[in-house]
Amino acid sequence: MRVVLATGNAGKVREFADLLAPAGFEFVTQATFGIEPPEETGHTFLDNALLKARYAASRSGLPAMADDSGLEVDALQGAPGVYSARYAGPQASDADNVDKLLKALADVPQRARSARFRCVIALVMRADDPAPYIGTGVWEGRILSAPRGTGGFGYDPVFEDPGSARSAAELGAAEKHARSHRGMALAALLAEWQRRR
Ligand code: ITT
Repeated sequence: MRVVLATGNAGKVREFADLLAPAGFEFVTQATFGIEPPEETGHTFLDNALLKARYAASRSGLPAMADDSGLEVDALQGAPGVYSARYAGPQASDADNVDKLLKALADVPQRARSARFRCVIALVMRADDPAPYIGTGVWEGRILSAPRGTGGFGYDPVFEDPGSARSAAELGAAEKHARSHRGMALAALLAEWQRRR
């Protein structure tokens, strides 16, 4: 099936290319249609994933899939959460966000640096689809005191995977997919897809 991937994040596009190929989904990015990411006005990952998917479907006339994700840090009462992409400001780069996070946690000891990535993926067949396919995923870990590794994107260099004691940026792509919030969310969505077909 051909779907529009409703994201402007190049890191997500790379991961979806790996994750969707074996499932038989062919995707085109929303940029191909000249679609700009809409303003994310939702208060939950689910609200924003649906908002992005519906917007791309309305502009393209095709089924659309969107991912809303973020990092929840316990010592920061769940921040940056749904605001992860804009944590250091509206135009923040990944490096700006990581820098702000490390500064916010400067006095927090190792044992209190627990955190998790959350991801919600929504697939709509059309803009007003009343029964979207939804998958959710969580990846538990810990925030490191300094960045490590060069892979991945976003907060990966400071997110430690407890199973391997490596940062998410030190994992290979396939290793990350096997553990990640995005890998889990997409597997759940595809399972629902299979059930309902
Ligand atoms: P789109 O909305 O266009 O998809 P975005 O970057 O704004 O792109 P989100 O609103 O979902 O995406 O924000 C998610 C942020 O959370 C993202 O910018 C990353 O900083 C972070 N994030 C999500 N998944 C991540 C991952 O697998 N590794 C590292 N950081 C991640």
